[in-house]
Amino acid sequence: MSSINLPVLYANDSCPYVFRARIALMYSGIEVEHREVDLDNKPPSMLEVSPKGTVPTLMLSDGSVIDESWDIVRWAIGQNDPENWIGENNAALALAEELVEKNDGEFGEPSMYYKFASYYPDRDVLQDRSDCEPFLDELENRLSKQPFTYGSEISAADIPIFPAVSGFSKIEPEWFADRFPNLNKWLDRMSASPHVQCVKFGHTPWKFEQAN
Ligand SMILES: N[C@@H](CCC(=O)N[C@@H](CS)C(=O)NCC(=O)O)C(=O)O
Repeated sequence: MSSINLPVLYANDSCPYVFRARIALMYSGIEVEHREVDLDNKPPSMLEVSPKGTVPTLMLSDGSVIDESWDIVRWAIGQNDPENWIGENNAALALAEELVEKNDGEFGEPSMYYKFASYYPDRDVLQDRSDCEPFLDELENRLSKQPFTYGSEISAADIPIFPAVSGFSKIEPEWFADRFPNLNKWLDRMSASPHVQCVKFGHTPWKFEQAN
């Protein structure tokens, strides 16, 4: 199949930021050419368009480049938003902005140390886990009142936080389910949703030498 006019997505199956972007691209019906990147051997064509060298990087057919996952989500939803994920007067989008900032900021760093604790034997893993809890408590509180972060339906506010929170929950699943019962139920609802189910993994690395 020729993919000559499709946007190109430089991606990696294990990256939560890529997962975030791919949920939105699928939702908006935007087909892409998926190029699975080995992060230890990045393709020169990706570094040329985005020297910071992170995935996801989306190169559009007109040559423009979006190299931040949340920007890809916003762009995709801006193209096509069939279930009104942005919400009334963009309210779900505004909540999403707030949650992304916390997810990628105050939660992002300690959750990375917690997840990869074996690489950081000198760190206090319980302290790292505990530094993640204020963000998760905020979500737990929201989800004790409604099934999704913005309200009764899935929205733009659920998508960007799902991959990292899901990854976190799998480190100590029993502790997590006990500590954050409503958030845990939300993870089950999200995982079962067609918007998440349709994102497939298991890509083989893109062979850029041949393809270039
Ligand atoms: N703020 C970026 C973060 C993306 C990011 O950090 N991706 C990681 C993989 S999960 C990456 O590409 N790291 C570069 C590397 O490992 O060299 C976004 O939201 O797109």
